[in-house]
Amino acid sequence: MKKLKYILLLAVLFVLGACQRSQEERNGILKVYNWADYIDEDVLAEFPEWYKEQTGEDIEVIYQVFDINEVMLTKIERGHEDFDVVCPSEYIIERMMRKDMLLPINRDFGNTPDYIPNLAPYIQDELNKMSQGDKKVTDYAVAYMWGTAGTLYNTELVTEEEALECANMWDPKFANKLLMKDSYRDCYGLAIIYANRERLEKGEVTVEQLMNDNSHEAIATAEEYLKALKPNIAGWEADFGKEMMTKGKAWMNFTWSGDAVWAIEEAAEVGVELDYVVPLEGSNVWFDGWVIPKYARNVKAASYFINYMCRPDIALRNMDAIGYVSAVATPEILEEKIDTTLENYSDLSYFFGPEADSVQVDPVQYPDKKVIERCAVIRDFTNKEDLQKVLEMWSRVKGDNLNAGIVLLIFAVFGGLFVWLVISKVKKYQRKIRRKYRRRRR
Ligand code: SPD
Repeated sequence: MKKLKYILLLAVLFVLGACQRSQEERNGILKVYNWADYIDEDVLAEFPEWYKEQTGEDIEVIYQVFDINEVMLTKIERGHEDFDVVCPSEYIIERMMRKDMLLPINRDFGNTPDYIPNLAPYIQDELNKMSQGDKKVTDYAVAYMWGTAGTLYNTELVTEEEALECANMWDPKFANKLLMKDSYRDCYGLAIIYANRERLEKGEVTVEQLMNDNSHEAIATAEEYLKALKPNIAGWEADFGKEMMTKGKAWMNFTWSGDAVWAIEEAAEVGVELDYVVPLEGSNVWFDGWVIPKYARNVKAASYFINYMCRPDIALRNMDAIGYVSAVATPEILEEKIDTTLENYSDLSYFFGPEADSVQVDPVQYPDKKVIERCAVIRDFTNKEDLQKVLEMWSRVKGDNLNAGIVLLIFAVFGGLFVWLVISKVKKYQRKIRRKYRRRRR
């Protein structure tokens, strides 16, 4: 008996030792899960050196990318993958908060400055509207990039007036010339806004109410309008929109402002002029932010990484590399972004503060206050069944699901083949038996 106890104790000590060793090894690793093409590679590569300077500790970054919020969420929610820091959009941050899937950011940075207060109060306020009870979003999420959803268009083939009215996306003259972002919430919002444009104009309903309405009636309306749009759709793109627009294969692309900035620059290099506008009827203003999922195993390094991303010089390098706009709103960023060759002046006081009420800054990157006023933030659909109905509708619209007719056809073809095979086998067997009898009679 004593011997058994001794063996058990040794086994427990061995397991504990192994766990400690593996946690120690894990402390030297930071697993980051971010959108594709969403960071300056040098900024990422320099993080270990900065981390070592700040903490004296070594860190190795394991970096993975995704293209769709829901893909990322499934890996964490169902797969319990141990990413330390991930970058969902606002409505997914809201869902992760609601489902208690996040850990608070540890802002105990020792002698390292806390750069998180560099974020625009406008964005902090918008994020905090999604707080759950006494849990403030900004304790769990740090905004990274933000922008609008709108129409990127080829100025030779589409006029600004046409691009400005989302009604034109449904015009048959754009058959097979429209690319749509493969993002169900953006497309849902667009369809529902367009369907209710008259009520919107009369002030009977707001963009925010429409985009976040997942009643059965709203889902049916969105389905009807998205299906009606299909003859015009050349593709649902996650990242190939920029290329198709640059090559002139598509004329309009309902996309995110940062992708538009990138495409406009690329296209200009080959002599194609693209521009981007936010529909007059309204659209969404979105925010992606860093969060630490509850299965994370290196909260310290994750928090330092998030802090590093809020350094103004790092924010600028990321912006320059990817075309998107950082949530950091310090004077040096504004100074860097002012371009006196631009004709238009924008009111960016909502983002940079009162002195920025008339500044020459790229309006695709930083939307004017008036544009922001016709946009709203996407909120999470909280009811699981209703969310499922929206996703099923999205699948039907995109044609991801096989429809009943095709399933029946497949069954009919394989069923027919099977019956034919059985009949020919039976006939072959009958012939064999008959031959056998004939031989015996002889
Ligand atoms: N290639 C990176 C794209 C990331 C953009 N996120 C936008 C989310 C809008 N809901």
